[in-house]
Amino acid sequence: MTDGIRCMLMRGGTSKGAYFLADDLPRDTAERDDLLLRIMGSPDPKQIDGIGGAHPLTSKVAVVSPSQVPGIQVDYLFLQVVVDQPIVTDKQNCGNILAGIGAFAVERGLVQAGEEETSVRIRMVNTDGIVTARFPTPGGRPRYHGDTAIDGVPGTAAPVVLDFEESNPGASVLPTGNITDVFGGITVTCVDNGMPVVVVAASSFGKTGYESIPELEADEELNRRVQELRLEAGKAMGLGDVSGTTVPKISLVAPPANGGTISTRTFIPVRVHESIGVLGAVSVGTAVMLPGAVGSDIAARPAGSRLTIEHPSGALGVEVELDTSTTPPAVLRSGVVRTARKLFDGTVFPR
Ligand code: NQM
Repeated sequence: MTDGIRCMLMRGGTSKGAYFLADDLPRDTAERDDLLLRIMGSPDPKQIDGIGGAHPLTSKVAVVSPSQVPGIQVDYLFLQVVVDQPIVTDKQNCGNILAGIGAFAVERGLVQAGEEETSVRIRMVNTDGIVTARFPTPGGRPRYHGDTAIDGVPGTAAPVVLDFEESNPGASVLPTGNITDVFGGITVTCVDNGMPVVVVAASSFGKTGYESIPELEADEELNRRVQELRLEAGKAMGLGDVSGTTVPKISLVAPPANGGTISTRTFIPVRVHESIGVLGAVSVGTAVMLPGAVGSDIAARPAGSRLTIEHPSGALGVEVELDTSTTPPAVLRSGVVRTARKLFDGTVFPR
C-alpha cells in the first residue's frame, strides 16, 4: 500500500465523514482500524493530527463496496471512530452518513447513474438492513445543490430520500421484550428500529428536556446517572458490556415545544447530539407509536405515519409505519429526507 489513501470527505445529513472504497483499505480489520485511527487523528480530544473534527458527529467513516447480494448494488459499513479513545466500532449504524453513500457510489463508478435521478439499493452491513436512496443525477452526475433545508445544516442542498425497507431485520423493536423496563428506579423504553435507543422522560432525571447542550454536558451528576442507566440497559438489550461502544443512545424526551411530535435531547452516548441521528429519530418515533411506551404518553401523536422529532437545533421529520397487532410489533417501513454534499476528494496521509 502507498502511504496515501484515496478518500472522499462528505457531509451526510448533520454529520461529516471520510468515505472509502473497501478495496482502498486493508482487509484485516485490526490493520484497518489502526489505519483509521491514524487517519482521523484518534485518540486525541482535538484530533489535531488527523482529519477528524473532534466531535463524534465529525469522526465517522463509511466503507463502501459492490454488494454480492442479488438486487443490492452496494454494501455500506459504518465505523464510528471514537475521538479520545483508540476505539473504532461497528456496533452502530449511521443514517446521516448513509445520505452520502449513493452519490459516493456514483462518484466512484460502482453505480451507473440515471439521466435525471438515481435510486441505489444499499445494504447497511452493520445491521443487515436494506435502504433505497434516491437523489438527483442530471446528466448522470450527482447534483449536490438544491432547495432542501434540514435543521442543523446552514443553507439548502439537493434532497436525498431514504426509504428503509428493513432497518433491523431479525431483531425485535423491543430488545428487552418489554414495552417498559425499570433500571435504578427509572422507567424507560428500550427500542431499536435501526438504532438501539433508551427512551426516558427528561423529568425522570429532574430535567425539563429543553436544556441547552452545554447545560446538559456540564451536569456531572446527570452524566453519571445517564451512563449508569446506559450500562444496565445495554445488558438488558442483549448488547453486553457497552462501556466501550457507542450504543445504546439515551434520549431524554419531553412534550413537544414547537408544534412537533416530541422533544428530544440525545446522549450519543457521552456527548449530547447537536440534533438527533436519523435512525435514532426513527427509533424514538417508533416508541412514540407504541401504546404504553415512554414517550407515547407525552407526545402529540400524529394520525398518520409522519412524525416531527424536535431536537436542539430544530426538528427532523420521519415516517414510521408499524404493525402493532403482532408481538413484538413489526416495522412495516420507515423513511426520511436528508441532504449530502461532496466536500473534498483526494488522498489522505495517515499519521
Ligand atoms: O442515528 C449520531 C448521526 C448519528 C447517528 C449518533 C445517525 C443515526 O447523527 O442514524 O445518523 O447517534 O451517534 O450521525
